[in-house]
Amino acid sequence: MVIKQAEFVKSVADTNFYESSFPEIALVGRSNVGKSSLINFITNRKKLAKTSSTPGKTKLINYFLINKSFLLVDLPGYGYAEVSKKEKTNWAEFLEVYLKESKNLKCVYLLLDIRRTPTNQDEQMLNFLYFYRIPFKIVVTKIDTLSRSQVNDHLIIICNKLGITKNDIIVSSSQDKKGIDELLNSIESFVG
Ligand SMILES: Nc1nc2c(ncn2[C@@H]2O[C@H](COP(=O)(O)OP(=O)(O)O)[C@@H](O)[C@H]2O)c(=O)[nH]1
Ligand SMILES: [Mg+2]
Repeated sequence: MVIKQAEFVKSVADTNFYESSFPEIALVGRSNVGKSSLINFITNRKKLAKTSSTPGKTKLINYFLINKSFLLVDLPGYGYAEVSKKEKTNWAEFLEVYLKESKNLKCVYLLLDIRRTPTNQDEQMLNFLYFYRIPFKIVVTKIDTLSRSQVNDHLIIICNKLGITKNDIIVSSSQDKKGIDELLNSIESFVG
């Protein structure tokens, strides 16, 4: 698949999801994992999605229409240290509503930073995906930050922690433009 066209459609707050007939591909992961950068990378647009080195607090879902044929859905990031237990619960409930109600959801890409051990919220996300039988792929981001052997070591840690295999993982770097063929082929297999 080649992405020829990408446009921002809408931001929505909370559970006022955007209704359309387009298939949806959702991106989730902790705040700062590199979701916006990945969207810009695969669409070859510098500023389609806003990137930030400091975690933002606004909980918005951003919808991007790709090739006028499917939606990339950027779900709010999780994992701010300063967030209260109640807010964490709200986030989990909100996410569960999206996963349950989005009839056009084809696949969820769960992003993980290669340098970090997956958190409880990453595991909770994965459990939701299993529970609702939603197809998913793990995308490991920022592999440019480690050496090749460190990347391999960290992939093993991630696999062990989440009970997955390397076949479930796409490795990527938005900075060094790595992983685009695997990402686009994978997305195409769900929306094609
Ligand atoms: N080294 C490196 N940094 C990255 C990469 N992707 C994103 N970042 C940085 O990580 C920070 C958070 O990125 P962003 O895309 O806004 O993350 P989001 O919160 O998940 O949307 C920014 O400072 C990015 O420049 C990558 O592939 N390599
Ligand atoms: Mg973002």
